Amino acid sequence: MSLKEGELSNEQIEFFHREGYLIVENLFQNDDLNALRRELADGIDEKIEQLRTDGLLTETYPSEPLETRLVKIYRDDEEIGRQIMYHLEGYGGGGYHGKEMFNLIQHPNMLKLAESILGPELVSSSIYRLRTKVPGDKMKVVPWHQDSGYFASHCDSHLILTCWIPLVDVSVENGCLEVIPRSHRVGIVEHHKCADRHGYLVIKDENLPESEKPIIAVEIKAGSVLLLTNLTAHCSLPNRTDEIRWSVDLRYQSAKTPNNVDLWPEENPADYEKNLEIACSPPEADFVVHSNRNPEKVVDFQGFLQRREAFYEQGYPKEKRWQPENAH
Ligand SMILES: O=C(O)CCC(=O)C(=O)O
Repeated sequence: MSLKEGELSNEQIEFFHREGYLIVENLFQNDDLNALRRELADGIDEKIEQLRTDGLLTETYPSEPLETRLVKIYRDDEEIGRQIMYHLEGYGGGGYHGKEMFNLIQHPNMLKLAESILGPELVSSSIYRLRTKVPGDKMKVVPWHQDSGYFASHCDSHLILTCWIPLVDVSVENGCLEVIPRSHRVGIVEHHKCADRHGYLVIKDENLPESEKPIIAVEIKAGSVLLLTNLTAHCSLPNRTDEIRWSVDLRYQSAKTPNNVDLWPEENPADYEKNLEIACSPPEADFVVHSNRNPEKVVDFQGFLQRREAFYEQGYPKEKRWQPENAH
């Protein structure tokens, strides 16, 4: 299914609600994504330069493209490769906050698409991720989960839209996502926190939602977007190629869904800390990205950075939903 300027047809919206996912082809032109690709390449360059100056890196592969430069460095020294990756992603993947990431979150096609499903009062959250899926890196193989497993339980009944955007073409070989169609209809299922899965939440095989539809491996081109509900079970496959599978996943919700857009942590820290139901992920800043009712609330890049910084510094607690388990 393809579309112009992000607006979904009724048929696409109906498919999304029925199946729990939707593939939207050609939402972005190559140029739309190139700005972010360039920014990532610059971020890699910056860290490499620092490591070289500190005498920790000699071979820097300056003429290698975004898909392979970091792979070569990992092969020479995995620890140094990880340092460069964490410089971009932040630990846990949610640290990237470059201008081009913000521009993608606010891209008119992206907002139009989110609006088709959630209406015009749109909130986005800092639970967006940059994924640098380096070949062979087991930490980058994400086990079966529903995104709601990571959110507070009082948001299970709300729709939070995940928009998964590959920056390169994705296939089974380079670690695309797998999705269980219609799994969102079952509601939240039990997750575990497994030490041997790098802190990811896991749905054990016996708890995977049953579906009359077979699992789908979502092989799509850069420029396309995969939409998921927060209850759609999905995972990602290992990257068995020689190139990095770059992607980002963004999250949007209606302003009616619990959020912290009107709160500043330093103004009411104690109240905020006591109330884990304030937002769907209280430790992370939500921000308004589109509003017909209160357009003045829409953040610009500086506002986005300020909100992220304020929440990050406060370090709020999070609901502990699932039992830890060592063996899986
Ligand atoms: O990109 C990946 O490998 C996993 C993405 C994912 O699980 C998500 O966006 O929730």
